[in-house]
Amino acid sequence: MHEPKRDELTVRQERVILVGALLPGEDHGGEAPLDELQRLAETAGARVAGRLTQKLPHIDPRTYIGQGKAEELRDLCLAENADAVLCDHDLSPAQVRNLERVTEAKVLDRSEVILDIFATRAKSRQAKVQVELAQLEYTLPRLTRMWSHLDRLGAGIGTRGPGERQLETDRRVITRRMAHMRRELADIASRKVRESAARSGEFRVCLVGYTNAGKSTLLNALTGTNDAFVEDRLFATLDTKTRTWELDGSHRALLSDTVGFIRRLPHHLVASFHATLEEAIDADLLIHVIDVSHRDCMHQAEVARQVLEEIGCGGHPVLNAFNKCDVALPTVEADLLAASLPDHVRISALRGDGLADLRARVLHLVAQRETRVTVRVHCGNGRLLALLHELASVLASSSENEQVTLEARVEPRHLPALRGAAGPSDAIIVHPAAPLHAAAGKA
Ligand SMILES: Nc1nc2c(ncn2[C@@H]2O[C@H](COP(=O)(O)OP(=O)(O)OP(=O)(O)O)[C@@H](O)[C@H]2O)c(=O)[nH]1
Ligand SMILES: [Mg+2]
Repeated sequence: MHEPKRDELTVRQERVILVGALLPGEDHGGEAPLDELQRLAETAGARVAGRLTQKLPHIDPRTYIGQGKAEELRDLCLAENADAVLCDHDLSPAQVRNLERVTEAKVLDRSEVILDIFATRAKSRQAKVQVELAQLEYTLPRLTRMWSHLDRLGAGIGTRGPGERQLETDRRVITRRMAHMRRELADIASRKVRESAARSGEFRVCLVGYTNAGKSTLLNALTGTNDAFVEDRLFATLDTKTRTWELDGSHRALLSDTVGFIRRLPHHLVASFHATLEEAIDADLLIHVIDVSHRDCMHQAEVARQVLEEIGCGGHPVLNAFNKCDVALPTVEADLLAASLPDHVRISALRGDGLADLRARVLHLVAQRETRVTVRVHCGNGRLLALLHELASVLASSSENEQVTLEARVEPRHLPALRGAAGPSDAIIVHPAAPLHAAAGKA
């Protein structure tokens, strides 16, 4: 029988058929079940030649869809001259093997398609290594089928076939490569930790949300830059970008863009993107960008919330930004979402609507965290002066008789360091903070 070639796990330029098992309780919002898979396939560079769905109580353990449906799929592949089949769920190695046997086409599952997109879009060294590691982790248990054809070259009873020997070699090579990549990622991560420690006095805001919600557009709009990559495609951004966001004349925050989330995000990918998602983990505030013009916005918001929980951001303060209000139609979904997240801000990142409101909300939170101090320091105490400039925002300073007086705003957590650097003749006077209302809910 024709053996499909599986050593290339890519779908670029291929004609593909989309296949979905429709399981009870799986919500696609108002979207047709395979619409998102179609966008994924197209983002990966494939051409969609057909779709096939089957309602099932559960996934068929042998062939994903039922045997009869699998045969129908083979006929469709033949009729449409398709090279590959993309399944909307993740498949076990055995399910892929069985389905490939029936359809005589290459079968890729949802994770493989997402990994393929990430592989082609990764730009920074970190993103590239993260994706390759995730791919190898995903591939390792699935290697068997790539070499199974060699086993038919006459292995006798009790001897190991050439396929199996090749497989062992491959496993060793891959395992070694994975160890090397993990070390490299750890190096990059520790460099980033040092970088972020250097910015520890800053208020950090991170844009999170479903892929294509408009995070990068918002980053550009808020920071007056144009360098974050925006595209009407899934997973336009794979690298974190951080920009300074001038909130007003004396307040600023660091604003980061992150990789978008998607339902059933491959678990290996979440694990390897941990370093990239650290921007979110370390943030003082998350802005959850939700595309309220999307029919499935309610579910997308829920998926994002779940991913945040998975990466350990469940308790972070969150500001919900309802984006694309310029094109959003009033729908039941959007109304329900608005009712469930009453503290949201309505914006259009593209047109700039509502951004002043968003900025005011963030400013409020930044100010809430800061304490005003008056510091009197002897001009010889260079250490305290340097610390003040590093950790606090100095609002005014004057000097008289070798004594410098500074008015500054500082985060309470830096006060012990300042006090530690103060000499006997220096004074740090902390002014009571004005009462402020909470401006953000919890993730
Ligand atoms: N109409 C409208 N379109 C918007 C708005 N904000 C973003 N878009 C469009 O939505 C698409 C996706 O925008 P991006 O900023 O790349 O979205 P993202 O959330 O960064 O996407 P990923 O990086 O893939 O996760 C682009 O075509 C944008 O022009 C908006 O307020 N209104
Ligand atoms: Mg983006």
